[in-house]
Amino acid sequence: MKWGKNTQTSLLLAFLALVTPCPAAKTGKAPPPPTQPDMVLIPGGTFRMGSDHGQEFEKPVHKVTLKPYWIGRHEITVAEYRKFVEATGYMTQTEKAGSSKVFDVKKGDWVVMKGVSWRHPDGPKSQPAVDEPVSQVSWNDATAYTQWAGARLPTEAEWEFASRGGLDGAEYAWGNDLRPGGKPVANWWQGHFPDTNTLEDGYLRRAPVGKFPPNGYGLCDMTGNVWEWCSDWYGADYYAHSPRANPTGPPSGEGHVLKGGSFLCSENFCTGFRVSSRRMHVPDTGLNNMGFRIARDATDGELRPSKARP
Ligand SMILES: [Ca+2]
Repeated sequence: MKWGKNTQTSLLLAFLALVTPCPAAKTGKAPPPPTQPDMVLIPGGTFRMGSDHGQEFEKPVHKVTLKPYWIGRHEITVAEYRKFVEATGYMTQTEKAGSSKVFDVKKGDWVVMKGVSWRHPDGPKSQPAVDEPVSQVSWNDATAYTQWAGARLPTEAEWEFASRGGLDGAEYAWGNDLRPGGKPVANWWQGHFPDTNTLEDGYLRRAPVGKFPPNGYGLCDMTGNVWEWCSDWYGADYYAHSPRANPTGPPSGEGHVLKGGSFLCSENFCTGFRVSSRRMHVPDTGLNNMGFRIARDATDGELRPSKARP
């Protein structure tokens, strides 16, 4: 575990996060367009992306500079995705396929199930809560939503900058202690994956968005709950030659980047709750631990002080 010069800042932010309900943060908020969920203005700037003590594909740590942008305060929920489907008649790729993979928490393994979709993410008879993140949506299904909403997926760099919440080089979105105050502050797997889940965080699968403290930018569930699609193609060695300004990923790839980890990430297995963690998945299928949040460019008018800080 890394304890650097930011320890005091980390502890302060962690304390503030612990005492602040996630949905209450208002900093940088502007009225969203009718179809866009609540978004937060991220100021942009330069940060150190990646980690030198994680997986090989998290290396090297490299400086990235981003222009300001907006990002969703929380993951897109089942209710929000339903609005899109009802307005457009869109049918997801999983629905068309008729089946999808589900992580069976009793078997401790992935299984293919018929009748699974965003409407029934954990089995043909399962019913998701309307305020939990939508899952079983492919990258293409997520992108279709963003286009309807007048938005886009965040780039991998935008996602990581936002997740760091203003902290420099921290291991997690809230600092360097996985359990600040002795308890989990995000929806991940406590216990030995995949056979034992101690449920310290209170959730076996997805949690309604906003149940855990926000990060320094007021963003909810950047860690855990569901992995989140980014716009970039995945490149295992991309960090070695990534452009410094506003990187958008390799020109092609086998799958797209996912960030943030999920309710299945444990200390003994995937550790996807680390802010520099990254994985990939092919763009045409979903899983019951993958979702997304939206982003969009910030306009010049939104960056004027009177509008950016009402
Ligand atoms: Ca998440």
